[in-house]
Amino acid sequence: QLDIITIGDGMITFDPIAKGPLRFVNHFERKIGGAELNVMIGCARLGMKSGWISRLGRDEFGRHIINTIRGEGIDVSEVQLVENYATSLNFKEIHESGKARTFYYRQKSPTETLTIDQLPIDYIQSAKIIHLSGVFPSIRQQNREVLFQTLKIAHTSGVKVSFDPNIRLKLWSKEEARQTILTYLPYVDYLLAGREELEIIFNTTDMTIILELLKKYAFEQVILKDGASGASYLSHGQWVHVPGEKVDKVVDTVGAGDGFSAAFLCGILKGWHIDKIMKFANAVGAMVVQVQGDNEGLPYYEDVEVYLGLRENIER
Ligand code: KDG
Repeated sequence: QLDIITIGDGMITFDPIAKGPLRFVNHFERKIGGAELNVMIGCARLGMKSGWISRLGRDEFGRHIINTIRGEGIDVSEVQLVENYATSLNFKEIHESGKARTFYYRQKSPTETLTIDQLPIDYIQSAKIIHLSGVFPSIRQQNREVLFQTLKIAHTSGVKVSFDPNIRLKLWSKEEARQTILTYLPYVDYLLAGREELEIIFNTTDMTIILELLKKYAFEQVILKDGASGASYLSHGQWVHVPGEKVDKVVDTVGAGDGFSAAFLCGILKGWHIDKIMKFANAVGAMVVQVQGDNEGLPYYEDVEVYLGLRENIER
């Protein structure tokens, strides 16, 4: 039985060798990315049995991604390489501050071929947790229904649903994101969102109203990811803030939220107390921003223990 699975697009991430505006960058490193996929890589490295449902182009980049993911120990039995589709691309622009911009080339996504009738129902039903995000439904209209069906299958089968809105305004409007995500929330057990995302979903910047609206749902945990300052969890209608780990040098912030989610879900599967989960997840987020790349900084379980001072670090 798999601990955790996801559905999502995977892409080649072209990481710039130089900082600054992309029009002046001549060299890139070919890496891989994709929000949901990053979470699965994080989960696998933390020791969870993970699986990824996806479609990639039957091209060199698709082969590179599936081989890499298999190498991470992720189950790829529900990943297909499809003809006549190009694997999605993402060019990153990175500034001195570590902030990044993204340029997607994914208009005709191979995930178009993952239709409702292609959903692997038994596979979904056999997982302990399914982690979903707002990226997959934002790529194309039909993916919204595919995700909605997935949520219903998981919910009715007792599979826990984790959801990160991951709102990418390059891919859909605030209005589209709001309408879609509001239909998903009744099926979600663990909601892991950023402050701005909650504002978009509930169409207000007033946190008191957001807290009231959150009460309408049956979430087991609601997490507010707050970047460098840490994260909060909801307890009896109030946020409990857990400060983030101090980072000396931020190299690349992309993927930090995915790392946080992977670590959070690891803690959930281990049955830890929420305070321990938050500390662990903040540590993973902090580790990810210190390494260039969307998922290269995702640590192995022992690395987090060393980072938190729970295990001796033997360098040589
Ligand atoms: O969360 C990081 C991801 O967003 C990145 O790896 C790729 O932008 C991306 C996407 O759309 O998944």
